[in-house]
Amino acid sequence: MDRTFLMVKPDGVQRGLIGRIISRLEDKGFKMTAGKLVQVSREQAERHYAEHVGKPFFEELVGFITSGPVFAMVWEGDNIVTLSRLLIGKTQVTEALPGTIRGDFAAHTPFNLIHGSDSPESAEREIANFFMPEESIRYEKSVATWM
Ligand code: RTP
Ligand code: MG
Repeated sequence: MDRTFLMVKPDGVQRGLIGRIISRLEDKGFKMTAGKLVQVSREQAERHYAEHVGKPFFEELVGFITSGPVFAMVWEGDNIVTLSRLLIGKTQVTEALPGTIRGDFAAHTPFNLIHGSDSPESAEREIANFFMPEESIRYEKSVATWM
């Protein structure tokens, strides 16, 4: 089973959108295997966004991600890295289509509500930055046959 790291960013937590964002992922048939509120440290943010070090928006991005709690999660599902990023929508709010999480709820970049890993390798690195292995729960969901 594929897995990914998804994180409701501080704007989503402050706006009370954790539940609705989780619902979209549940509606798709994905399975949450870990989840918690985290106050991200600067060091943890720099590890999470290591590929963006030196870019013009990096300082603003780190400041944003550390500005308040995030809701960090691990989710499982077939092709979940690709499919969850389709549900999330494009990075720039001017390109995020209606029907996606960002398209429906976000109006200003970089405040685009949710992070999703961009590859299975990124997912494993990001999960390890937020969770101990024993924090992920293995269980069956009865709808798995149909979804
Ligand atoms: P994320 O990593 O947060 O899931 O977002 P993403 O893959 O869609 O986009 P990425 O290129 O990885 O950028 C990470 C986050 O940086 C902020 N950003 N700001 N001002 C800008 O032009 C700009 N570009 C990116 C966004 O919060 C973006 O989600
Ligand atoms: Mg990214």
